[in-house]
Amino acid sequence: MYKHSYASRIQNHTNPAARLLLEIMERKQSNLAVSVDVTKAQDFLAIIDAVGPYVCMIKTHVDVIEDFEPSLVRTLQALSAKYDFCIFEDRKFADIGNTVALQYASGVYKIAEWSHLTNAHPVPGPSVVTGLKSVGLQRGRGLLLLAEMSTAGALTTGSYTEDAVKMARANRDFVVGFIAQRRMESVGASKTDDTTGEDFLILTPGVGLDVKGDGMGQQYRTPREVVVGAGCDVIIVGRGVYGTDYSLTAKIAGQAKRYQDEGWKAYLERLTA
Ligand code: UP6
Repeated sequence: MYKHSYASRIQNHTNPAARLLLEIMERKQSNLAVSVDVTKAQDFLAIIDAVGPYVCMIKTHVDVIEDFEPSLVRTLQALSAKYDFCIFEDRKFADIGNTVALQYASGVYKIAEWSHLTNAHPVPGPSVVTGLKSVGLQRGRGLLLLAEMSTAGALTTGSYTEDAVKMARANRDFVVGFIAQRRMESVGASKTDDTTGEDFLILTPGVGLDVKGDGMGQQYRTPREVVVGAGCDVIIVGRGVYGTDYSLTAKIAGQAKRYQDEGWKAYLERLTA
């Protein structure tokens, strides 16, 4: 059982984005990230306004917003300050170093300017980290590697996952953790590797209390299964919080509170078990 508290782990991280996330989790007593996957800016902002008090993080897919304008990220940043949450653009970069650096810094979205954390698939090898790090490190940003996916039949298994952890170990200043389904500290470490004090943040999608899947390959586990059973740190919940009617903001806030309570209760159970 992984028993280190969020507060005690702040000192294990030099990366400002990782430290900020752990500080917020402790301050707000929340390990809930809400993934706001909607296509209209108005719905996007209404959901964030409803869930803001209950989350440590808002996860975005900014490229699905049809009426995106640069002012939207300014509003998002203002909400991040108002409600005290981190921003994580779930961009899943997966190209050569030079291209991902351009995609991260430039284009319409300029992700590095506003997103505390982003993520990358390890599939291109270490150069994907080198490229993103050349943009993000100086801005105090952090990277998560997709070591495992939540979908049925995902190819992120075995030596692929082990190599993802090795890539993270080689870049501890910038790679702060993983998108994964379980803890990763012991994965891929040979007997000669010194993993003392190693601390990766584990952010876990595929979390839901009411259904087991979505008919499109997504697989859900409960907050307790994820936090107590698998030792993960942050539960990422999308549709389980906001459903399909985004105008029901009181209901959405209620669901966010429910997931916050379940996630935190599970964390306390892990600490004291
Ligand atoms: N996500 C997963 N599984 C992964 C990686 N990322 O579901 O392995 C992302 C999806 C979506 C969110 O892109 O934004 O997490 C899950 O949403 P849901 O809770 O509505 O299924």
